[in-house]
Amino acid sequence: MNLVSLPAIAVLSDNVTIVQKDQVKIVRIIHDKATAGIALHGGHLVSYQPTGQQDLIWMSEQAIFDGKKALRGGIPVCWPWFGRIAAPAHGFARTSQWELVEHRENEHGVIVELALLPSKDTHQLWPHMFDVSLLVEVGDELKVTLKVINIDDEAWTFSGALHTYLNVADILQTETTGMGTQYLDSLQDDKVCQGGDTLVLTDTIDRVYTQPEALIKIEDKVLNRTLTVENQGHNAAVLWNPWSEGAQSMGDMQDDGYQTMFCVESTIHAPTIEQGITLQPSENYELVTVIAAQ
Ligand code: TA6
Repeated sequence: MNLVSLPAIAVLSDNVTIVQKDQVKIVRIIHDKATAGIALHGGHLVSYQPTGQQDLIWMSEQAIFDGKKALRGGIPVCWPWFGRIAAPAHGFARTSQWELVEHRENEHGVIVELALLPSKDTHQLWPHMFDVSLLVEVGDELKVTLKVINIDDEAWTFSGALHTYLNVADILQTETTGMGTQYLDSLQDDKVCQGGDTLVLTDTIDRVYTQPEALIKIEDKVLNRTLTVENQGHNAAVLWNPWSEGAQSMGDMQDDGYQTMFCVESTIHAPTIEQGITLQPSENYELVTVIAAQ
């Protein structure tokens, strides 16, 4: 996403400004190492472009910045659940307003911290008290950490994902490795399936890989680069591409959008809302994704 052309509405430091796209404020980072943007709507990273590279992150040309709908593309924060095990789909974090807590910078890059606070609205959807923050570290690589603390006086359980949309030149000319071989196929009622070590996409996929390796690699043969995704705190890597029919069915994705995106998600997958990671009062948990290009 081109952030440079958006006018600044506030200057926070040499490297950090606030810009606005329609109804959404975006923390924009312009640093020698990389440019990046994180929308306060959703705590949603919309761009990460190391200097001299094309963006590593895909954003839909038809994403809706109305401050209500989840943005199509970027890194949606799915929390406190993943998928359609409750409503709204993928939880409320991606459609909530986050607050900018802190920003720091040095010659290696910029760190931005956002917070999601419990409110009457979140309580109606999920009756628990939480302290959730998102740490976005922008430099030679991108590190996103979702930190979750239980500040309630009772235990609660959550799932979720950092639902990264990677940017590729041509999905037909990518080769993915490191996702493991065992997966639940969301297109076949979560049937347990066994795949190969290497994945070349030719059709829609929506898979929960349950034994991913430490590093997932997406070789982009057109851009001549390999994107790497290293996750922590996850129990699965979800891989998704809606393909042509799926893209056409989404009002906020251009019809050919599927050709240049590939979701590789750091996921805490749970089959029901009662399952996932349980935190006792004052316990915390981190879900991380680190994305880079080689
Ligand atoms: O992570 C894959 C997935 O859960 C798919 O099933 C697909 O629907 C996608 O996320 C997008 O969901 P959304 O609610 O953003 O349309």
